[in-house]
Amino acid sequence: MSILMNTLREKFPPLRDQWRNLVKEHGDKEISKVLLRQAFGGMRGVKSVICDTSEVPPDQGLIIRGIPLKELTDKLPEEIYYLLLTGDLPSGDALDDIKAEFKNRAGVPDYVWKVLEAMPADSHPMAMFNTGILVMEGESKFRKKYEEGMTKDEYWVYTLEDALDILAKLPELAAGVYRMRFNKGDRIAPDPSLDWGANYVHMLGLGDPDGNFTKLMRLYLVLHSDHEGGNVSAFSAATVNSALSDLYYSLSAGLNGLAGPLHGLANQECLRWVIEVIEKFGGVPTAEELEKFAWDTLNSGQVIPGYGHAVLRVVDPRFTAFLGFGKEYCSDDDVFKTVALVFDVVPKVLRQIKKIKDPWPNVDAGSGALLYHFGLREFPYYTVLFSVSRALGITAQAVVARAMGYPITRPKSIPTRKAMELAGVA
Ligand code: CMX
Repeated sequence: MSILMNTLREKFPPLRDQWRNLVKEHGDKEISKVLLRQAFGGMRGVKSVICDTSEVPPDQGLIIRGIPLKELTDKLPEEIYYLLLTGDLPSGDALDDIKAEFKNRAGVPDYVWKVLEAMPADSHPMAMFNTGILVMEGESKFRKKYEEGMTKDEYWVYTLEDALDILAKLPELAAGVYRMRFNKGDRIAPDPSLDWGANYVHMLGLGDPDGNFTKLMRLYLVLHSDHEGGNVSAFSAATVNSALSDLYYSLSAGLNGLAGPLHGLANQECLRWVIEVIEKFGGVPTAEELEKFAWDTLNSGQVIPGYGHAVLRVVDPRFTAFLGFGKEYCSDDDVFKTVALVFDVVPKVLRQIKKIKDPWPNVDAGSGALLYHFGLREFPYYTVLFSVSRALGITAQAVVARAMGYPITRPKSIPTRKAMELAGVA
């Protein structure tokens, strides 16, 4: 039995009692109300989801288990996973243990590659990646145990089993999709001596002579790992998982949401926009040229990708971390210089548009430039990287939800006619 499993066996039962008592004694306490504009407006700001792995205060950005993101940027993704699940950073032994779990459970089954090879050659890498996860559903230990009649108390144990099995395979699956989809040659076998992020870089096969791409990858996998429970990917995955669909079903469902241009796909769109700028001006533009280009984008009815957020009202600390990395490792790169200039210019432009609530960069505004610098230049692939990282948060949230014994998600919908009646206009 792993240190992680033992730790969770101790931690979960009192937490489950805690929420049950809370609801028993204070269940009628109002924590949010729903306005008509919120019901029609994507439920923005309605507090109706419980998520303990992380929170995103609009004026601070991501906090994982009480620790602000800026204090976690030197951690390994494996440490973050332990933190997401348990609420504590791992000891040395616990970290070794989780690294060993990822190593021992690695190995994407051959049938996955056969399915992916049968897909159209121009399939989107996200469609391939999510298909790869779904096609492994037959491996689910949760589903097998459920069919055998496991008790509710065991749901989280086999959700965790599935989570570790899946996470151990994701870098190999993601790297295999990259090499297959972009004709990079044969797949590269995992190196069991490497950590999760370093192994991913190794299997992408782009080379990393000075080790800086590996540093970026570890940072990338930490920064995108979780963003509370209400975003499209987390909420979709949690909803599907609440039906006791196992993690192969629910993770791929969530990541299908991440593939949307208003969510995770914004990072591919963002770099495309920056490259367009550089091509148009033959290099890094002046601030005036960039300002005009931004207005042209907005006036043609398009969004400026990488800017704005449904919750945040400050510069995303994940963007700040990427900007810091770029300043240290590629400050002379034209793409990075343009990204830094966009940060100077675009918020001033967006602030002039009243309806835009957040003029600041989100995580997607900076990541692509750094990947591009290290030779990962296939934009449609970027959301796959985001997915490998976000799988940490989505699976951790599912393990916690099953341990707490939360019921199936089922909010109530009403027709527009009813909304009009409630507003007294029908
Ligand atoms: N460029 C142009 N218009 C923008 C904008 C931007 N960067 N950000 C917001 N707006 C517009 C919205 O489209 C909306 O317009 P309509 O009322 O005409 O539909 C209006 O401003 C109000 O939007 P908001 O309340 O400020 O923001 P939302 O909560 O509705 O949307 C988001 C948030 C992220 C979808 C939006 O800011 C956006 O489209 N940004 C660009 C895409 C992007 O970077 N997405 C990645 C977000 C991070 C992630 O989830 O992964």
